[in-house]
Amino acid sequence: ATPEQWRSRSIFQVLTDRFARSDGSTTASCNTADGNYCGGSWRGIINQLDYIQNMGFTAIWISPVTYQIPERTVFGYAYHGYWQENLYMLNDHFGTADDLKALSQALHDRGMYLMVDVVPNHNAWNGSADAVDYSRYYPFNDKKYFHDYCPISNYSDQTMVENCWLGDSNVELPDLRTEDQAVRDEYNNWIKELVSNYSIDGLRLDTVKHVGKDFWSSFNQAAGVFCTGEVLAGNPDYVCDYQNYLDSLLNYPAYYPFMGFLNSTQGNTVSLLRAVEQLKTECKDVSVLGTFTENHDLPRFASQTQDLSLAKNALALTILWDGIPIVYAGQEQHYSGYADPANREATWLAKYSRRSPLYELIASVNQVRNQALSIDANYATYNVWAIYNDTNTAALRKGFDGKQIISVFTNKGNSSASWTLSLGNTGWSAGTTVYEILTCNQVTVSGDGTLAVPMEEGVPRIYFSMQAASGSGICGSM
Ligand code: ABC
Ligand code: CA
Repeated sequence: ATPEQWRSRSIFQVLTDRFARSDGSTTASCNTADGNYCGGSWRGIINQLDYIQNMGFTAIWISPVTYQIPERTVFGYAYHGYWQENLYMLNDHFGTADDLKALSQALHDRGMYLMVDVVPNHNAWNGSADAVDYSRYYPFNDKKYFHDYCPISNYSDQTMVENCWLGDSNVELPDLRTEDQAVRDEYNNWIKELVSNYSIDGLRLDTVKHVGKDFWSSFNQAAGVFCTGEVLAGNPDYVCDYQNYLDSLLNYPAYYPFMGFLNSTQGNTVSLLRAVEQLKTECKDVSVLGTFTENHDLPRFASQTQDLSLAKNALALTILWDGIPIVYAGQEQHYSGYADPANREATWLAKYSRRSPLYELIASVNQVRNQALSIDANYATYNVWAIYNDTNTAALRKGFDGKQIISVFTNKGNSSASWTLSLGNTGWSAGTTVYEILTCNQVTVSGDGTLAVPMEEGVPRIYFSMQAASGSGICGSM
């Protein structure tokens, strides 16, 4: 699928090993500190697609599928899929080729897309750099395909970031000579074949800043499907430049301002509002960036604050921001693991509950976004702007007249006092009736054109006109 097709999607990220088991168990133990394979599989995902689709998601992102180093390392096994050994074999812990094809088919039967994580920067080795047995790798079965060993000791030295090795002396990540044509050809042939064998709709590219930019242009082209890349950095101009070489990026430059605003009641809206403006000017196309507030590398939101209202704001902001929302499995259950590996809890241990407050919130917010997109595809390219802000609260508009979503976010927290925000600039004229879609309360825009927004308990408010909601099922509208 193309970037234009992907930008109206909403993505649920799963670590394949941690989302669902083939046997459907919701009790199988999974102690994240052990670094073991916990038994998640492609068949398991197929059996839980209702859980994902009922939250309004229209795509999933799964872990890398390739064959991994089989040894147990000091960090455990390669259950996450980033320790590649053989490009042309699958990770049999996750299932067979037929299982992966069945997952792809099951998604397509539901009109959903499959995004696969891919790792074209390195392989892995359980041990030190001088002991690597290159003959174990395929197709890169010789030292000549790899950079000479050097550790990445300075992340502001771009040459070092590209040509030295990630990992450490426990688990080294031997770094491919991605500047060589022979290496590029292998990767390009491989990705073409992978995409076609499994009817993959899009790719998440790992470690993009560790490979030269022109590699990505040819890789993206060879893939022939939408690619979103991980450039782990906060600086918008550093990150956005990569969009001149590949379709899309994970929106790390928005992630840090989101946290600065919402991960405590002490934050403020300043960096958020700056990010809104900066990203629009620095990035080629914000409508296809991947928006997230959690992933498998970051501390879970709930490890930073237990305040459920803040978590609601963070999720609603993720889904209503410009670009493609991405929610990491477990976020809907308010999981609270801190950094890697604690942030990789098994989703099944929450019994796939559809009653959790964040599960319900995600379903409602995806629903209104999906409806906004279905009545006007240009919703995706209408950039958010702030129609109101003070230190702790910001109101955003996205969408053209009559079809806009107006959302109000605040970091005042669960125990804050009630107040009323009188909101102008909504784009709705006096007398328009709108839903607040999380409560299903109806409000009519007053004679002077303002909308009275009752703020309480620090929860976000999301407005959509009754007319735009018609036929969607939002708040029961037929
Ligand atoms: C293993 C163990 C861990 C142990 C670690 C040393 O080794 O499991 O317990 O602590 C995979 C596995 C990991 C594994 C690693 C290494 O491999 O998932 O469990 O850790 O063996 C991607 C993936 C990630 C994956 C890899 C490797 C890459 O999403 O899951 O890890 O295939 C760097 C890379 C980035 C990478 C990330 C984990 O590390 O660039 O691609 N993610 C700075 C640097 C970043 C750096 C980041 C974290 O620190 O600039 O390049 O990311 O180390 C902002 C700044 C940023 C700054 C951040 C922290 O702050 O603007 O520049 O990022 O404000
Ligand atoms: Ca590299």
